[in-house]
Amino acid sequence: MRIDVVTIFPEIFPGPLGVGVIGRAQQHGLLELVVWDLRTFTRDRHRSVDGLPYGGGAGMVMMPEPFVRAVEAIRACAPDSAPRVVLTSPQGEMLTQARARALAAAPHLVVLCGRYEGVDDRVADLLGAEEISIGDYVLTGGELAAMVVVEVVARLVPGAVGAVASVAEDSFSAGLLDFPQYTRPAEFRGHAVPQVLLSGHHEEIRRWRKREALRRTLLRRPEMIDAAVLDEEARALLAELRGETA
Ligand code: 4HQ
Repeated sequence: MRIDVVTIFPEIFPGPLGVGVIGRAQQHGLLELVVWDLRTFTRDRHRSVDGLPYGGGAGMVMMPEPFVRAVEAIRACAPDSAPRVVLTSPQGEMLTQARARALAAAPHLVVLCGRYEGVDDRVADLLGAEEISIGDYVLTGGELAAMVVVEVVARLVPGAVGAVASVAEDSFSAGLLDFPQYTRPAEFRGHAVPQVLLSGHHEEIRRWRKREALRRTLLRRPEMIDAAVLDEEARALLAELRGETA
């Protein structure tokens, strides 16, 4: 998979994308991350990327031409890949694991990073860009959001994460939060690891984990329970848990 990022701050990349699973995916040739300086695609002496908002108001708006020329240059570099173009924005559709899976199915993505009050709206129209938000809060720029998009998409590229099971078993793949995890020591500052996990009874452990994943999801993210597809065992465990709290 290839991902191009367009930004006025190319020096902040690869940052966290250069280490760990995502760094290794690049070393192994599974992921190619290409970062472009938006100012390369300006044509005035001052390399301007922003202008005053039409209609007035505070702050500056990013001009359309540098972004459009950047994507044209990227398309010219990879003429057969028809990249999907993503614009990180609080006005976008929320990034979810399902949306990340859909993006990971594309062989080529371009992620555009806005700054200031945002990007001239014609950029999304002209480039057929999908606006994506990483959450309901306000960042200073789109770069951190772009890094989040790259991170969640890149770890879904086949081979990027060593153990296939650890992707399949992630929270959200199952539609539930993860069960609690513990490691050594068995007792720490008076807090013991749940006895069942030390018992070696694989079937009991499996059921306990399923119950605790359901318990956490019910308490912390009840709306996820409503959306989850639960098997008969999960429905029975859930009924028990609801009885406990009732
Ligand atoms: N911004 N999810 C404003 C975000 C954001 C978000 C990025 C701030 C774009 C212009 N992006 N700039 N939340 O807050 O994606």
